[in-house]
Amino acid sequence: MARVISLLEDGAADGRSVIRDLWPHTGRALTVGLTGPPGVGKSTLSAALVTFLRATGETVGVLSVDPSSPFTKGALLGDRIRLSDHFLDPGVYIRSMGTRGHLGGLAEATFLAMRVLDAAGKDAVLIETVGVGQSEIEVASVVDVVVLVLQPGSGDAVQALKAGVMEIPDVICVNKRDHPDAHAMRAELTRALSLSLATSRPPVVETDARDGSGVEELWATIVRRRDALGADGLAERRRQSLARELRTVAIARAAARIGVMLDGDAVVGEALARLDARALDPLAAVEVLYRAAFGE
Ligand SMILES: Nc1nc2c(ncn2[C@@H]2O[C@H](COP(=O)(O)OP(=O)(O)OP(=O)(O)O)[C@@H](O)[C@H]2O)c(=O)[nH]1
Ligand SMILES: [Mg+2]
Repeated sequence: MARVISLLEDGAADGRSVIRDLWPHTGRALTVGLTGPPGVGKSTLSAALVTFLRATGETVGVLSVDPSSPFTKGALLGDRIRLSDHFLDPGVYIRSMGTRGHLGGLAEATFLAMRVLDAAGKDAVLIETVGVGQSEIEVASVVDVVVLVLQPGSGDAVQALKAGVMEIPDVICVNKRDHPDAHAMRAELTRALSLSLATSRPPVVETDARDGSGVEELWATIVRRRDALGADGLAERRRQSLARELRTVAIARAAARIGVMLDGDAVVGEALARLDARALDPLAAVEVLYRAAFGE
């Protein structure tokens, strides 16, 4: 798995043929995205979920996606703590995904790595993404169930929910419930959700990831959300996810291609110079760039 994922991160041709062969064998795993602001306890929660799932006999893959940290090969999770308890367990696979130079970018590598773990037979695949912006939600939302993790006092995400700039997650987890402000947080959340225009309100679960309390309930809630979709609902959701995924990857590739042309293409360079000299207008220059990148 590690070697295949590395090939995919590098955009190697071998990785491509592996994905072609794996693809028909995917779709079995329950995929879950854990997203939320830095430091709310996503990694600790992943570890706690792994502990819980292993106790029930399920196998798990965890992908920790952090665009801000450059990928250092061989360094497993720079992400400290208890995930390391599971490194020796063959029923668990953990990998940190960072930015590498490849064209399709981090999102592409993450989407593909998720499928590798799925095809390898992991019952559950967890994807941890840092942040609450649209791009993190994008990476996290190609999964079956999106969990937004918050902690008492992290008002930004609640504001984002209230303002409707954040897609409504399937489940909200208030972690660090041992914190004295946990109840205030819950009240604030309930208020924010009551203002949102979404038709369905996500269930809110409270956890203490450090001692594992609430984690069983969190998982039960995740599974219930998936089951509530029904077979047709899940299939439809996955179809929509695939379309979003194609869009994300194609845009990343297109942007990379345009960047390459801007940096080094002779014709584009000449167009830029003429643009600067007012001998070419901006729209004409865009057309030159577009043709250089994508042909007609
Ligand atoms: N009190 C308390 N502390 C917690 C809990 N869960 C996690 N922590 C602590 O919160 C800190 C951050 O936890 P992480 O799991 O690294 O958080 P994260 O969201 O993965 O952080 P990033 O990956 O950096 O965004 C650590 O010191 C944890 O020990 C909890 O339920 N209660
Ligand atoms: Mg983390």
